[in-house]
Parts: sequence; C-alpha cells; structure tokens
Amino acid sequence: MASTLAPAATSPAEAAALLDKPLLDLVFEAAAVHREHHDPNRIQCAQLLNVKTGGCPEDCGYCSQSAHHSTGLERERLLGVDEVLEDARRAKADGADRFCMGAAWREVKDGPEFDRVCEMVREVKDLGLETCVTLGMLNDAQAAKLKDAGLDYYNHNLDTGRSHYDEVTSTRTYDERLDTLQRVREAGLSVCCGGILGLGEGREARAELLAELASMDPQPESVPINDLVPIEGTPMEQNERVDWTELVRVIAAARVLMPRAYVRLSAGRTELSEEAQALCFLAGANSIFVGESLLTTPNPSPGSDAALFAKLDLEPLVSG
Ligand code: SAM
Ligand code: DTB
Ligand code: SF4
Repeated sequence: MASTLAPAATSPAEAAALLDKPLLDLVFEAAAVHREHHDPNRIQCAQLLNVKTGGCPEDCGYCSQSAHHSTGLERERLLGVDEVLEDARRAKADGADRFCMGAAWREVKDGPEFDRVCEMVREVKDLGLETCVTLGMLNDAQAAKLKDAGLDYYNHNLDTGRSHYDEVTSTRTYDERLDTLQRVREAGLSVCCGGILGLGEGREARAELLAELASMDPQPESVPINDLVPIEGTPMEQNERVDWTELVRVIAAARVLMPRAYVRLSAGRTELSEEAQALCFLAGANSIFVGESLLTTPNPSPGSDAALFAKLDLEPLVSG
C-alpha cells in the first residue's frame, strides 16, 4: 500500500524548513495532515518487554544496556517463552494491541537463543497481539525466519542524523543500520524506525534524521520519537534536556513528512506534562508505549495514562 504512495525524497533542507516554522503554524499543519489519514481520537498502545537485558557489546552513549558503561544494571539471560507469554497475556488484558520484545544484542546469532525468540514471536502472535522485536543487526535468512514465525514489525532506529552519528556510537555505522533496515523490508516485515532527541544534536541533525526516514521507499510504518532518558553511568547522563516544544516540532514534522505512519511518542513521557503530551497528540503522535516500564526505565503508570485518555477523550486503537 505505502509503496505506491511513496513521495519523492525529502531533503534535510525541507525538513529543517518545517522544524523552523512558527510552532503553532507547524502544529496546525500537522494536525490537518493527521486528520486526513487517521482517526485523531485513537492512539495505538504497545507494550515493551526486555527479553534479554544488558551486556550489549555496542557502545551507544545513551544506553543503560551497553557493556561499555557502568550503569549498575544487572545482566539477565534470555527469558523463557513461558515468562514472555505470561507478560504478553497481561499486556493484552490491560489493553495493549502490540507486544514488542527487545534483546540487548549487537546482532542476531543463529542457534537456540534465536530459535527461542522465534518461538516467542509465534506464541505472542497466537494470542492475537501484533508482534514487534528489536534484536540489533540481522541477515536475510534471519529476517525471513522471523517473518515466518509471524513477526509484524522490526524495530531498528537510526537514532539521529548521519552527521551526528559518530558522537553516539563507535561500534557500528549508519550504513550498517540502513542495510539491516533494507533486509527487514525485503523480508516483507513492517519497519519501525525512528530516533532520540537529547543526544547533543541540533536541529540540523534532527532535520537530517527526518529526511532520511521520510525518503525511505516505502516509508517506515512506525516512527518512534524518543526523548533521552538520562542514565547514570552513561556518557550522556549530563546531557542538556531538550525542551518539550522541540519534541512537539519533531513529532509534527514527522507527521507532515510521513502522513501514514504511526508516529510514536516513545521514551521520555514520565518527564512530560499532560499538556505537553496533549499537544504531541494534536501534532500527530498516535502511538505510545503503555505499561509500568519501558526496557530498563519507568513509564507513566497505567492509571495515569487511563486518566489522561479520559480527559482527552482518547481511545486505544484496535488494529485489524
Ligand atoms: N539493541 C537494539 C538496537 O540497538 O536496535 C534494540 C534495543 S534499543 C534499546 C532500542 C532503541 O531504544 C534505541 O535505538 C533508542 O532509540 C531507544 N533508547 C535506548 N535507550 C534510551 C534512553 N536511555 N532514552 C531514550 N531512548 C532510548
Ligand atoms: C524505541 O524506539 N523505543 C523503545 C523501543 N524502541 C524498543 C525503547 C525505549 C527504551 C528507553 C530506555 C530504557 O527503558 O532502557
Ligand atoms: Fe546495545 Fe541497542 Fe543499547 Fe546500543 S541501544 S547498547 S545496540 S541495546
């Protein structure tokens, strides 16, 4: 569907022009685009589970799970299928529609652990949930195996613009990320790809990231916008916080440039007021993570999210 509608490539200058607009003009434009393509009162709700915690060989400067930083996080082995299913059943009962499983791996390695992840996908899918995993880099055969197991989405973020990427990670390249995304696409999986604000980048790098995402053909179906959750012991612990209006700008620009995608207001919601979240929804965010925690950090409580939905007359989106 999306492939026939893919627009011409977006340049960083075009994305920057959007980000630089007067804020309320930008929000108004994005809200109009949003309403053409989506029900503005419905928000897709996904729940995360870290199925393999910590000890990651990559050195992403923001991440609690990198073995390069002393964050005090305890490493855990890959969870068992039953533990995952128990969590997935609870997520479904609590109203989640998509279940996302993360593993702190640099790349997928063939063997019993990968087979177990495929089994997790198969059984979570059987519960009637949409499935998503994020496992690092993978090859064609592994992508095909995941597709075969019933995987809907693969999450693999570009995180920031190409010019800023070296400041974020030294153990892999931007092109390796793009190659993995290409493989995911060729296996027939839906792509979940976005970034983080607060990595010391400026608007220029944000514009580059948005242009990169919007120029993919087809565009990603899901675009998570994370606000850095500062983690003690990481090189980015003391980074300056990004103002909430900048988050609204990036969400709005993502909505204008990728009209059909789920734009996901992801990590960082615990630090956002209800008012700021409401503006993000108006500007086109239509997906959030629900549940007590993200991967290793807290998320707003289900009670506070239910209260926010009630105040804004929002309903969870049920796919299918
Ligand atoms: N290892 C896999 C990978 O790198 O693709 C997946 C796991 S990683 C935790 C998934 C995404 O979560 C990252 O690409 C990043 O955008 C986001 N993330 C990780 N730590 C974060 C933090 N402290 N604050 C905000 N977002 C974060
Ligand atoms: C994404 O872009 N954000 C999620 C999901 N994809 C896997 C992860 C957010 C992680 C936030 C930090 C943590 O909890 O460790
Ligand atoms: Fe590893 Fe992913 Fe964390 Fe980078 S973001 S250190 S690849 S778990």
